[in-house]
Amino acid sequence: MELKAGEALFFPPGFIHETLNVGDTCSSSVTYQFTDPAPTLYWRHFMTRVRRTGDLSECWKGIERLATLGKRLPLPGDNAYEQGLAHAIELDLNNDGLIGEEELQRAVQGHWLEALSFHDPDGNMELTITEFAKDYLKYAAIKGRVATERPIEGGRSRAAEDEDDDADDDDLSDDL
Ligand SMILES: [Ca+2]
Ligand SMILES: [Ca+2]
Repeated sequence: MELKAGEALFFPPGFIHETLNVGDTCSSSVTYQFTDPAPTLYWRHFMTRVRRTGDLSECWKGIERLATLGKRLPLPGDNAYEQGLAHAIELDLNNDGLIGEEELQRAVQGHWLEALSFHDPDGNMELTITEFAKDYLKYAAIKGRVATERPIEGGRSRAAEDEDDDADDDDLSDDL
């Protein structure tokens, strides 16, 4: 895509890009990043790529806060589903099987809507304790898998190459 003077281009989050000045004079490039609204669906659907992209490393802490609702992640091999379910039950103070707005507020303060969006694969604006436990397990598995990888020549990991054969693995809502 070739931009002309006065034009701007909007990149979605994590969009790897390169620019080239094709004019006869110097040019300037100005980047402005938006923090709100958080791209929760993008993070959810492309989690393994997000976790492998160093340019997005400053987002990882915030993503983990949403993904775990403040729960410390277990070590790889621990029983993450049961730990996630136990955490969800702790958060579900009124025992209705849902982690509601006020309960999310307690877990992630002002980011409750982002947390709900992140964890609500069926889009019904309700977060059940099992929805969270499944996501917690999958996030823990992705983080554990990425942590074991080593970059190969060209900066891509072997797991990233494997991923090309099964790109849907990214989505937290898919089965592992
Ligand atoms: Ca509840
Ligand atoms: Ca739901």
